[in-house]
Amino acid sequence: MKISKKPIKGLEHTPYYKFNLTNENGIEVEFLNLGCVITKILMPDRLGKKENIVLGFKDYEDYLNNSPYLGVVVGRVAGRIGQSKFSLDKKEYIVTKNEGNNHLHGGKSGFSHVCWNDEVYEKENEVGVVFTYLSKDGEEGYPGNLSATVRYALTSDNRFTISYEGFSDKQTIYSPTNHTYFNLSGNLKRDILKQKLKMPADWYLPLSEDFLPSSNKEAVDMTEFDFREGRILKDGIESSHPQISLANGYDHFYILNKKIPEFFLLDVESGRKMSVATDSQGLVLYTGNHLSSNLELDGGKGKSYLGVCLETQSLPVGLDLGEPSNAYVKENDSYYSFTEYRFSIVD
Ligand code: FUC
Repeated sequence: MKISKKPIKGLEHTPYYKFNLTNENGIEVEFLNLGCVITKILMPDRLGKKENIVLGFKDYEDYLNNSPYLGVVVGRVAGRIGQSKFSLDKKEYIVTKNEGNNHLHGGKSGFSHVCWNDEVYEKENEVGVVFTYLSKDGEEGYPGNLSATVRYALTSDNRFTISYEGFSDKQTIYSPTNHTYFNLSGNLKRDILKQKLKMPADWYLPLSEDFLPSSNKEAVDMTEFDFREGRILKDGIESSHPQISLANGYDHFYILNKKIPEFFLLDVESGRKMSVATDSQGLVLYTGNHLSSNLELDGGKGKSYLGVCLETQSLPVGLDLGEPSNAYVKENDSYYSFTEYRFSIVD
């Protein structure tokens, strides 16, 4: 196992660094201390060809202004907060409006466009980096000094784990995620339409016109939202389901079932499989519906459906969904969640 920390080409005069974690099976994960952005994940295909399975910019400078949130850690709260308002014990808080009247992905800078402190570590079968960031009381409108920790770890048995922690000195809300766009074809050879997702979720939340999740959860049964038995993404994306037409693809919150038997993304042609394990209450499935051709990516230009995000997170705040969101953090209390990806090859 190997780990390296180096200055970034084109960003040498900044506090930003590039980290590479490598194991003996040809898995390599590259990321920055700018927004903890994951810039590359290299993995071999069935024939041993090592290629990149995530979307990243060709030039590292483009991460400074990364509007599609490629690879970043999103926080404090992932997704949208309607009218940029939420309440805690009847007290209302206003957070930054950065998408019309709504708050998206933690605000203007959030976690995704700031510099994190780093500490690299090496163990026998694991290498990783612990990133920390102090989000001050009132930052982007959120209450409480929040000490956030994000740990990226690669193991010798091909697991890449992201764990999120947070400790707040006031009651607050916290629900970070990682916004990596996966494309298992390798080096963006194909779009994600034929990639298969198997995901244990009985319910999803329909969207309003301005993409806010609603509390009227809908059963996935008999719809293109049902991934419980596995389904290629094209099925839904090319369907005439009104919710899919509204978002131009999937951009929906799924409530994950309590028991998670099998959860994976698979590209049959290359044989690449990525299994997911998480303790998150749900995730937003986003199929890169609005990726623009102005994006100069490593491997080609951007286009719709070139990557798929599995944005694991807590239930949205302020909605009555029958169980409380884990995003609510009490005063002097902490938050923890993890998401793990395991890379393998199928015949
Ligand atoms: C996802 C979506 C949004 C947005 C953003 C870049 O998380 O939920 O609609 O386009 O990514």
